[in-house]
Amino acid sequence: MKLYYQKKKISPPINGRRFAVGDIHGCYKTFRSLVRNKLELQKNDHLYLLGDYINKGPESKKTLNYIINLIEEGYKVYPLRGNHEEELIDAVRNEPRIVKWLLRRSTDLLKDGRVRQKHIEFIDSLPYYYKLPDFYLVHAGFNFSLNKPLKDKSSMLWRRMPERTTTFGGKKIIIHAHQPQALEIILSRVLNRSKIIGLDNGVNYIKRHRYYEYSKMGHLCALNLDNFDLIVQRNIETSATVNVLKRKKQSA
Ligand SMILES: [Mn+2]
Repeated sequence: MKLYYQKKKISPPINGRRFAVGDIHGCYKTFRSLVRNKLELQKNDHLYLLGDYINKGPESKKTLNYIINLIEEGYKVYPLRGNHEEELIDAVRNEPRIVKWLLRRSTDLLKDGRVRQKHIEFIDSLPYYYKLPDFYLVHAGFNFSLNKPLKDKSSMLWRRMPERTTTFGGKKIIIHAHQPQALEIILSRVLNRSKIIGLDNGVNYIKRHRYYEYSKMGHLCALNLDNFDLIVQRNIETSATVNVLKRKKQSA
């Protein structure tokens, strides 16, 4: 495994573009389509992934393998740690009996009841944030009430970021995910070049949902960090639909 991405301070690529992508949550086909067809990712581009690669969606294993393969093929992918990765690695280390429960909808991550060593090593290597000359990138957020927000890892994984703005980071824009937001809100913050921009559009929320307005959800979002283009890929997973149909049948 190449660990170039563990460097927290990252200079822009000489001749490439920079993209940040929100929560993928097992949507391998959607993510692959975003990377290949919409971004047409090149090896001199930087691709920053904001964490939460597993759970919820249909193909967590393929999602992790795709990220690892891109890195091994020489694409400059900078993956961050999400709360779902942290919870899994914590359980593997300290509470192995809950691993199966954590992966109850991502059983593809288990082989003979265990998480594969390759995936454990990958998750273990993931940093909590990146500092670019003009951005901070983080999965969930920062605790701005602290003197040193960069010391608080838990907020980087879990915080809901109620703030719209902060003095933290000076002119740096903070890009985060973790909290699903309607596409129009994401877009308006991008167009305004807001101080805090969330990129999670709840890629799995394509059906009626208790909390989220599903008609405004269901995309994987990528932000071009240089020209602020927002590139979206609608959820194209199929097995999620199959699962819903199966459940209906059982309850009928
Ligand atoms: Mn999350």
